[in-house]
Amino acid sequence: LRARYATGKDLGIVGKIDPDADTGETRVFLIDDNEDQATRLIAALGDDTYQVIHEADPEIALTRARAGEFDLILVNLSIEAMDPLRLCSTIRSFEETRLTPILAVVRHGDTRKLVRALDIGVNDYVTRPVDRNELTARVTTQLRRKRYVDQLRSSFQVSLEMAVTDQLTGLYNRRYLASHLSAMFDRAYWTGRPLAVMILDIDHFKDVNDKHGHDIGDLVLKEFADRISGAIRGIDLACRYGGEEFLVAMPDTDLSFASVVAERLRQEIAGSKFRFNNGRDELGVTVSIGIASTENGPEDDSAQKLIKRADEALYEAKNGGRNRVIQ
Ligand code: GH3
Ligand code: MG
Ligand code: MG
Ligand code: MG
Repeated sequence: LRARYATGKDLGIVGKIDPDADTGETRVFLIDDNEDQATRLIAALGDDTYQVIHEADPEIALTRARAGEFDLILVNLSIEAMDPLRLCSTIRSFEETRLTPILAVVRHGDTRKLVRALDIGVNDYVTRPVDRNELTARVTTQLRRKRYVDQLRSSFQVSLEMAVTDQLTGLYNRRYLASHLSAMFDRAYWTGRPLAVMILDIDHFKDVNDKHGHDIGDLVLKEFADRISGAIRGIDLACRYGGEEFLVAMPDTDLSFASVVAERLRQEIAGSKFRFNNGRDELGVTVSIGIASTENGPEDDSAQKLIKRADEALYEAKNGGRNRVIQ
């Protein structure tokens, strides 16, 4: 069996982070209803480094902020058409702008407003009259921080996904199953509804590798996994349990329904050939399936016992001549 568990080191999480990576044009959204001050801020930001989009109406600004995919939002806290602090906290509350840096422009000495703004989640501030170098430095710092956080989040998401997914087939891996089957089992227990498990093992898969090579073997596994996915419901959980062994956990499923699903899948696998290389190569495989369910009531059972019973049924299916479903 080949374990394909990803670790942070494999993924090079830290090595990938480059907050200075050029990610295209930087869009700064300026919210300011004072024309003179807005003009001065736009001039202070320079005309080639950032694309500055200005909006004077705070209500419209809220809508634009959500849709605009801005890298940074600059809010002049002297706006009058709306409480500027409410404006900032609303921007913070939107899913789309939850992590967008907000830089406040505040009148020199207006400490009260500044403290409240920082409390609400404004990231940093500059005081009026605005010093061009200071503004640029603070904007740059926030943009670097934002890029760093974005990259960290996306690598983390990838590593989370890789940690629960089998790389070859795209199904969940055994580790994920271990953590979720007991939750499914608990749910069956509390709802009193049955939980069924089927274990599928490809017949004579070693021969497939021996005859057609390991690469074709891999393609068979992938296609096999796709056929399983096609045959089960969204609430079912399919995982690659071992090399050429798969497990499907089916909530709200009793033994008779599970055997219908398993039998249909068995016939589908045996009945239509697996094709590769644009149909030039084809081969037939069969599968043996063992099923078990909490039919005696989940209270007498455990996830481990359920799997053990399905495994014993599979063993019987193999001994009975393969290409069959046993419960
Ligand atoms: P049985 O009908 O008893 O299940 O026979 P079998 O040949 O399928 O079972 P056995 O357990 O003897 O062999 C399983 C084979 O699966 C051996 C192993 O090389 C192969 N295998 C396991 N993981 C992979 C994989 O990721 N890719 C490929 N191509 N083969 C794999
Ligand atoms: Mg075997
Ligand atoms: Mg096998
Ligand atoms: Mg096997």
